[in-house]
Amino acid sequence: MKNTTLLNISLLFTLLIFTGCSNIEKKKSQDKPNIVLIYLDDLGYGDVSAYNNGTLETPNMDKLANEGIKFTNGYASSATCSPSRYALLTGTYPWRNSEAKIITGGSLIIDTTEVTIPKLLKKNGYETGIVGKWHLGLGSGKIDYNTTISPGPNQVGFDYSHIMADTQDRVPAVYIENGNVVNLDTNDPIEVNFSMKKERKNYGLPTGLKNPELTTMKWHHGHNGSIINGVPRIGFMKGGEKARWSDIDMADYFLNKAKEYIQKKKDEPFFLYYSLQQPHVPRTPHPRFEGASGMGPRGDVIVEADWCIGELYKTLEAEGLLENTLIILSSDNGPVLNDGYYDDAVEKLGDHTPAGILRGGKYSLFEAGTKVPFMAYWKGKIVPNVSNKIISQIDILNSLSKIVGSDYQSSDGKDLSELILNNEGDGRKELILEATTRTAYRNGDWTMIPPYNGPAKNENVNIEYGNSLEFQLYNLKNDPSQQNNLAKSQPEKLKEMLSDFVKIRGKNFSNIENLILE
Ligand code: NG6
Ligand code: CA
Repeated sequence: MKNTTLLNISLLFTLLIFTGCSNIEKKKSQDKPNIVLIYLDDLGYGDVSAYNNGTLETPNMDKLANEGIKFTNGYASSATCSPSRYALLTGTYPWRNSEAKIITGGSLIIDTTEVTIPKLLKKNGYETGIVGKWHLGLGSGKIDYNTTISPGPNQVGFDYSHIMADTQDRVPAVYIENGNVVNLDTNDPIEVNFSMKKERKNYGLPTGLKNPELTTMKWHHGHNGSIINGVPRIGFMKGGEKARWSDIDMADYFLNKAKEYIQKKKDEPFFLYYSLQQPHVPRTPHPRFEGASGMGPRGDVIVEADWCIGELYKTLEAEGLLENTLIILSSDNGPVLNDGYYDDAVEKLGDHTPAGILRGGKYSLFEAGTKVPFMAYWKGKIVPNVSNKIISQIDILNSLSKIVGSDYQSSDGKDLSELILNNEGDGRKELILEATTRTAYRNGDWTMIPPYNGPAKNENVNIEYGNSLEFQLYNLKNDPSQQNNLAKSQPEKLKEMLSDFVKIRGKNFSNIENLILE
């Protein structure tokens, strides 16, 4: 009798301890989910089939969108890469930082004292890593690729970094791990140069300009510097032969690094910024994806990127991490077809609409410049939803801060954690949009583009910039394709929008004196 009671008591204790433990475990996992930020390069609003059920199939991105929350009014901060990436990581509008422009071999544009997503998460107990495209500059001043390069990602919060410095179309065509060029041979030092001056045109490897016969991908505009793997690049490079990447293997290479990172860090809360290079130029699908889309290399690399995302998902699943991982996916700016190479992106497009029904594209102040696929997925936590609330990538830092229990909030960003996790709350009321240093304003259903000098169209890439000497005012609810300029017929609305825009944009806005309405 006594024995059975004792046994029962000890069983009860064991049970209590186990329940207690699993509660603690559960609490821990809810408090500190792993965070995977998947970021694509130049992927358009209409390039994901969950957004634009058309000719291109992206089942793995669709899964995240359809089984998570899919935002139909999600914005990148800028219509180009470096400014968007700066804003994403700092929660600060890119136009506040005069250095936040497209980088070509330039210095780090994040101040090492600035709060960033990885820094904030690190402070809250996370392991932090980046794999893929960086494009936020490296070092300060001239970069020496033959020594440990600093400052870079590891100085702004990443414990681990395995990156390409700028873009796939820029030299040096090498990977950099924690500041060190991978496979660097000290007997074959790397030298790089971006000057287009005459004396530099004979510098380093044969160039697209002088030796077009050596290229396997033809350049259309820009991109006539050093030829590496048959692809002429922006800039000139010497040396580093063993360190040069293989373009067709880049997707697999970064995917493997991302998978390894997850496998290594699975026992602690981790933040992984997986920054894919697709579908930015040069589009170099692995041969097993060649022809996969029927749309030429641009479509093929989107299929390839989608596959990579599926593989990453499978890794999280196999490690039992899905229920404890928040995945956010977006793109740094809108789509472009011909961004400097003849690669059939235009010719083989068929009926596909990379921007969906939106006007403009990369470099544009029109919607397609910055409105991008934007989704969040957390198995068992986020209920499948579609939200038309406005959300910007500058809100990710504040939202993650709240999710991990920190009280830090950047002043430009908003905490939209409730919207992301529970589809609750109003989202953003207003937002400044940027494109190559010009800015526009969205408030509710309305968007206003102030007058800008300059060409209406980027003729090279065949995309409208959004420049006009007239004010532009659009009601996106009735006119999502921005076809009817209401600036003249709705002067009161325009005045209100302008005044609200100026309140945020303030003195930083160089055109301010030209914006007086009669
Ligand atoms: C431009 C390049 C373009 C692309 C872009 C950066 C030329 C003519 N054009 O300067 O091809 O590399 O920079 O793209 O060189 S982004 O997505 O990284 O912002
Ligand atoms: Ca980009």
